[in-house]
Amino acid sequence: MFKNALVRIPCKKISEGISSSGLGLPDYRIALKQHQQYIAALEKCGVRVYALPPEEEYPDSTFIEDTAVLTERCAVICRPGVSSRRGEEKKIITALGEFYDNTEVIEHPGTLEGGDVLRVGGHFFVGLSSRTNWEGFIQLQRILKKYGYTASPVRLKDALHLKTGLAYLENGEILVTGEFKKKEEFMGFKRIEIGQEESYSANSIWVNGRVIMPEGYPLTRKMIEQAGYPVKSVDVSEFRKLDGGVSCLSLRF
Ligand code: CIR
Repeated sequence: MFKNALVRIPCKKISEGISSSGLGLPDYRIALKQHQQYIAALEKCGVRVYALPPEEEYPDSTFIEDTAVLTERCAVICRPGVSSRRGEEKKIITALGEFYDNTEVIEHPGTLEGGDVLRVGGHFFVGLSSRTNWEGFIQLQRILKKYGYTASPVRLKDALHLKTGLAYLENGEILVTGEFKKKEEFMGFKRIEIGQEESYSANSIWVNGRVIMPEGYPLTRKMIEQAGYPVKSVDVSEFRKLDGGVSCLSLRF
């Protein structure tokens, strides 16, 4: 169960964030409104949300999930794999200090972004992507081992991050789409398979028994509901324009 979540309010420069979506630039005002609705959805799931102030230096900083990996026993500060985001991770250290005595750091030449880390119980799958490298994975694995967790790598071909196309709900159940459908690592799970037309909705999150998912994906919604999870959908269209989604917008712990 999650007690807390950290989010970062979008900054005015959000339209300068990295994008490969081809969906145009996000509108700052709409993004702010959608972000508030996202916070409300988290609160509805029973978590206390701490909203950190905007960071104008970093257009992508609202995607706070990429800056850390949080467990019950330690916080790991990531090292973004793209230069325009490097430094974002330093901006959450103080906030995390309020909650954690054990803070670890990914160091050069390692790179690691939280979007590449999918937790299933005491195990962490780590995407080797254009943002997370082998060295970043090895460092994370070593840190997690110290605290009694395990980790294994998953090689990515197309997706930005591992959680772009995968989500762990609970009870051995995953949402899976795209290149991850064929991955050996995820064959043993109960699978909710998402087709190309709704692939964006694989980036959803389980929060205390409910699933928060993006609005506008009726097939996925139905499958999740049929699996027994109440769904809360949120409009995240402005974040989608920057290749981000529901999971990227918070750190839950
Ligand atoms: C980026 O390219 O870094 C941002 N525009 C989107 C980050 C999305 N984060 C995530 O999937 N965890």
